[in-house]
Amino acid sequence: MFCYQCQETVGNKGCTQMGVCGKKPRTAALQDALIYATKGLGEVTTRLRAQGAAVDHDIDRLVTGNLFATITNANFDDAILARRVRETCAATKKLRTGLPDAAGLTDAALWEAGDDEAILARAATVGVLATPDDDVRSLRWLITYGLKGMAAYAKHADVLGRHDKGLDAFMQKTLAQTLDNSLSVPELVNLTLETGKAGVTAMALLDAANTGAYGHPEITTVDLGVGNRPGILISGHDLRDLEMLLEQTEGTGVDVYTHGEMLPAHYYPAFKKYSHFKGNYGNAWWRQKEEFESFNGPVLLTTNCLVPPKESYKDRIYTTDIVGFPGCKHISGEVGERKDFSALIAHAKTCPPPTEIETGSIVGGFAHNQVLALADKVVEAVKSGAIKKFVVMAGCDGRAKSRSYYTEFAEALPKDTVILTAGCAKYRYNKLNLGDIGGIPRVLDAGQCNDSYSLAVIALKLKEVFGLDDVNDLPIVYNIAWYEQKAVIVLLALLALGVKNIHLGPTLPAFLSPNVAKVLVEQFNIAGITTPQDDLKAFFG
Ligand code: FSO
Ligand code: SF4
Repeated sequence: MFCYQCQETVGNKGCTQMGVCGKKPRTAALQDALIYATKGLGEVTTRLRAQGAAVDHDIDRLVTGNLFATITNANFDDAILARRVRETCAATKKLRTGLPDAAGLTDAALWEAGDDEAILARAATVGVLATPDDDVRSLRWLITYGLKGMAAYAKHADVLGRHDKGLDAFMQKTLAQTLDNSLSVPELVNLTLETGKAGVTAMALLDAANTGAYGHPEITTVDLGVGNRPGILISGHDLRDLEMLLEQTEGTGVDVYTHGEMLPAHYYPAFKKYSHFKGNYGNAWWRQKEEFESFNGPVLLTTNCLVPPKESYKDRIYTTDIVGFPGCKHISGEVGERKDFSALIAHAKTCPPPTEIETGSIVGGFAHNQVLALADKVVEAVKSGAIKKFVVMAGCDGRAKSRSYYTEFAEALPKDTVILTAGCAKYRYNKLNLGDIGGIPRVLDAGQCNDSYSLAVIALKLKEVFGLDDVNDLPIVYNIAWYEQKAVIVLLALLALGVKNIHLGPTLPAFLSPNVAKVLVEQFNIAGITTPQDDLKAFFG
């Protein structure tokens, strides 16, 4: 196997024996094959569109589902991955009949999968290392990883009835282009930036979907303690799944708690009517081994990040949608269908209530609408000098010890700075009690990683209010943490919006070749991180 798609890859080079995430070589190979087959499908759909044919929404869903299923910590189930490969090749074959001829199609578009062994044999020749040139390989996979993140966001919008045909066409065309040997390095750089632009579209689409369905996030206090009734813990990012779970648990005597990236669900007005929607339990994804254990009740994983479960609580893990793990129960349901969570509810009733691991509360809900409602206060604080700088610390959390940097950095920030955050990175500092500036909390949580879009909207609005020509003239610095591929699309989207001087850590991606990293440094002044003290000096003088 060779996988280097996430921040925790071995030695910041690549996982070759077994993933740090727990992914086994066979699973990695099936994911390689799935991406390859999906690129082939993209090639055929792109040709069909070019000749004026319409492509079914089901095909778009197959593509986004495939990409999402290969994101870090999403699907570890070989049977599901192999089935998806076969379905994808079958769909490609069927669509090929709509083309006048197959001339010039790549092997990916002509591949017919076969049994598991045939899929694995093909996988061995189509992974990351199949591209010999360092820079071409780097750009092809940077783009592919960005598309995986974009697919996740498109999928979340789709379940709420928002779908952008142009975005799906872009994803499929771009996937196909990562197989195109005629593209030069500058053309691939350009395609990377185009991917970032489409990323902005995807994030705006999801923002409209979420706020359209559930209202605009608003300032909310979220309880960190537990009640005395049994509970269901919901993790991942899918708000529609949460909605269905809340509806079905109402009046059953079972409470619902959020974990990890589901925390910001509490900020949406639509979910506040459920008195059994208790609070948030625990921290970021990587602490689930202890926290799922002590939760005592069933856990629903709606998306990544799933850590291979311990036997002691594996029977309490339920997956849905693109998440999968062999031996864990899976709740089925296509887009638009009502999922049946009765098994979880019955299971919860047999479990003791969660064990309390902390008490108190945190405050969040500072997505763009809420922050703009406070704009006068914020602008006044900036003008008076009460707020000197905003520090965007969005992104992901992870296991690496070096991530204590973010806690230390947040603690050591000058008291006249405000942190703007989104994503699970926040767990490194959202319980530090950093205080407020004239009533404005010093940690403003906009939501999930996809809500990083909110931070961009806020920045663009502030630029307008202050009458600036360039978003980089604002008193905002960017110190972003990344882990998996959704963070890649967030980064590319920020670059597309013209944001420069982003610091990215705890390490730069292994999939950036020295030359590609150089392009990002020269064009966007991207940098890594050093120590909290040195970086504070660099940021604040
Ligand atoms: Fe975190 Fe995992 Fe949201 Fe990621 S839970 S790490 S970027 O999946 O998606 O921030
Ligand atoms: Fe390694 Fe990350 Fe790939 Fe898992 S997803 S195999 S940890 S690079």
